[in-house]
Amino acid sequence: MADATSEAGCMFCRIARGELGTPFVAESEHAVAFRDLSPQAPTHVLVVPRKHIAALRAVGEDDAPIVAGVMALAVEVARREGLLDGGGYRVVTNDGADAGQTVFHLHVHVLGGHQLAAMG
Ligand code: DGP
Repeated sequence: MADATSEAGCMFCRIARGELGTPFVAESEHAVAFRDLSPQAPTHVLVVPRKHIAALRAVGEDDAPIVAGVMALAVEVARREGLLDGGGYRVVTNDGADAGQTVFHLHVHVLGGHQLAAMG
């Protein structure tokens, strides 16, 4: 059945396929990057694998090139946003309810452009 947590109903799959016309900040063989709907920092970009993977816990051994591709695209986003030569950036993924995951398609948040709050 297609619902928000299934591959069939997955919003990020639709964005990655270009079905919603969401502009990409960057893209590669394995992943696409687009701005978060609700930005928490001057730069807040989501990097999403083209393959549907529900969360970090669902990454399989065969997915290693995809995860590497997601991280490489996160760095490319930071470079394009001027964060490598500036103050730096943070890459975060939320896995599960306690972490606040709301979209069940693996994604990393690339955050930067101002002083980020200390963690923990
Ligand atoms: P989380 O699952 O908590 O790691 O964060 C999901 C993020 O995705 C949240 O910051 C809002 C963003 N988001 C949700 N739906 C859309 C959408 O349709 N388009 C865009 N650009 N961002 C979205």
